[in-house]
Amino acid sequence: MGDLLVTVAPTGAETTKADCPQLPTTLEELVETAQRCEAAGAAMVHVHIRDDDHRPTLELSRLEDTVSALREGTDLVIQLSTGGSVHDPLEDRLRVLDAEPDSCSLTMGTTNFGDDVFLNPWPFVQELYQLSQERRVVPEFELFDLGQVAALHRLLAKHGLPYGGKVHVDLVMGVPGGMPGTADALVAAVHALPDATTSWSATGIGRSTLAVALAALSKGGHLRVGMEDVLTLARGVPVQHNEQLVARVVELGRLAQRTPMSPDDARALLGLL
Ligand code: KMH
Ligand code: ZN
Repeated sequence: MGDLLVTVAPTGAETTKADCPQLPTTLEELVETAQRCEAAGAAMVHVHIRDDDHRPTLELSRLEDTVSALREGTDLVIQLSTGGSVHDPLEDRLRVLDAEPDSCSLTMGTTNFGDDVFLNPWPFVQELYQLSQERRVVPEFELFDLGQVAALHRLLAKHGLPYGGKVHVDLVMGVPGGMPGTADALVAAVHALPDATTSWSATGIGRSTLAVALAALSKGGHLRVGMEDVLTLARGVPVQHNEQLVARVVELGRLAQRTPMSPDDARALLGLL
């Protein structure tokens, strides 16, 4: 059994196709990406989708088509983003669960997001969480700062454990407006996690990607990587395919004597089996 969960976040909602033609924005590109990332060692895919003009969308029928195409083409755990883009209305973000993913992201509070605001008011967080319990979808708690770690304590105290009984967290670090992508911030956040936490991963945005991956490995955490979070392999060296980012952290994991989990290992970790 593997002991390193690698999640790939291949697309995101922020980068335009015009700025980055190799970003997987069509369903065909997404499935091809997911397949190559699975072969490289990813076990879960964090999905944002685009419309025919490559713009972020939460259109339900497209989300449903995406879930079934990924189920058919891969064995990956399918996590739909409920964060969407900073422009998506809260009601559209709740409707994401109608597409019946295995997992959904669930951000624990409002965050300044560069020049924008990623809105997650407390009533919305609670509603989305209760909906995930009802719909039997496993949430991944996305934490952008230490205050959101405290909010996770409140949420679990008030509403109990997620569907599946496991508490899986992803620390999203280095967003301008959130906690920095440093080893010090990672250690502080990990120490503050609720005792009920059964697994955690981390991702560092942009230049912080390697610092966060190395810190997460040394603290025993799991990893998320992908073009949602970083578009270069080094200064001036663009990522050409998400598979490169997955392969790089699988190699870091190998050096740390960690073995990538299979999708079924991941399902056990997340309470999906
Ligand atoms: N695109 C960001 C505003 C999530 O997927 O849940 C939010 C985000 C988090 O990416
Ligand atoms: Zn996302």
